[in-house]
Amino acid sequence: MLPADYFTSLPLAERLYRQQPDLAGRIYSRPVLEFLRDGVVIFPQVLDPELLDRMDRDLEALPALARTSLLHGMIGIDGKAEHYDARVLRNLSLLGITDLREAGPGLKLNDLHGYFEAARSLAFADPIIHFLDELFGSSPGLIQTLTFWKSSEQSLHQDFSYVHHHSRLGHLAAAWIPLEDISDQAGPLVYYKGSHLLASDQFYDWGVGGILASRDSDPVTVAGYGPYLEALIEAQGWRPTIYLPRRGDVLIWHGALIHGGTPMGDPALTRRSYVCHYTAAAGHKALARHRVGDGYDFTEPPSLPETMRPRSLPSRLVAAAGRRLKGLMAAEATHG
Ligand SMILES: O=C(O)CCC(=O)C(=O)O
Repeated sequence: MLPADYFTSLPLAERLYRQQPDLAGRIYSRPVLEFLRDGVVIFPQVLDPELLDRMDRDLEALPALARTSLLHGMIGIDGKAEHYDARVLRNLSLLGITDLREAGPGLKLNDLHGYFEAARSLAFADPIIHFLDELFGSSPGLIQTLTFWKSSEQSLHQDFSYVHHHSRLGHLAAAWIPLEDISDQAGPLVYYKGSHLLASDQFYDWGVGGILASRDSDPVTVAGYGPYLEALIEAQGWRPTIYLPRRGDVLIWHGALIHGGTPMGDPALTRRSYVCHYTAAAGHKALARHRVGDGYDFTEPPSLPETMRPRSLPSRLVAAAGRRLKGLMAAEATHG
């Protein structure tokens, strides 16, 4: 995709804001206008404390569940190489990690909302969904969720380059939900207000003018992305904002906002947080979707690989009878 395609994929609200800000100012709510100006908006103390408590309980139980339950063991892992190599939660214990607080920065658990009701309700909390509905001009759809125990320590980036499971690339936003009060020593989120309003010559070139990263991107191009963003920030004079939220707050950021996870000052501190990425439901590429509150989810029910599925009683009996028959035939052959 080229910058020109990106601009035509933007929500009407943003196209209007870029071209006729006065008109946009008469149509949209204050939070949407703030988001269009800064690329970020914060809603203080809007999340139900009881829902956050339920999420806590699920997270506390998770390591034990992952060891004992095939299904929960299959929760996907992303992040730094040492965690990513485990692929699924169940394998973390093979790496000697049984307490997620000891896993170090970078560990992400994928799509907990597919397994746990509290995670699903949090991703579809009214303040988030109603804001996105106005921004996109249609019902939002959840693309993915990520759960962090500690800082991601992720270098500066813009989500649209990496998250593109949807046809209207410019319809992309994410919610950052603190699951605890965040310390400045825990590697908080950093972002650059205004950096989402890219001009057509400010996009990073991932190859022949394309603006999307891919697994096949050339390593030299991948390595050039961070320095490119640093130079752009410097040239534009964008200033960093460190986000130090309290549990109950929500931040929503634009898919083109430059942001990242800062290094941890104190490696012992947790920075439990939940990140949800959204697009407009109508532009998601998945065929199936189901309604959750006023939004849509595309997640398939979690399933197990064939080799890990516990076998049913009849198939175990047939297998046992087969083994017994084989044994009898072998004994017959020896004695005969
Ligand atoms: O929470 C963080 O440290 C960064 C998260 C992030 O960059 C993302 O999910 O796109």
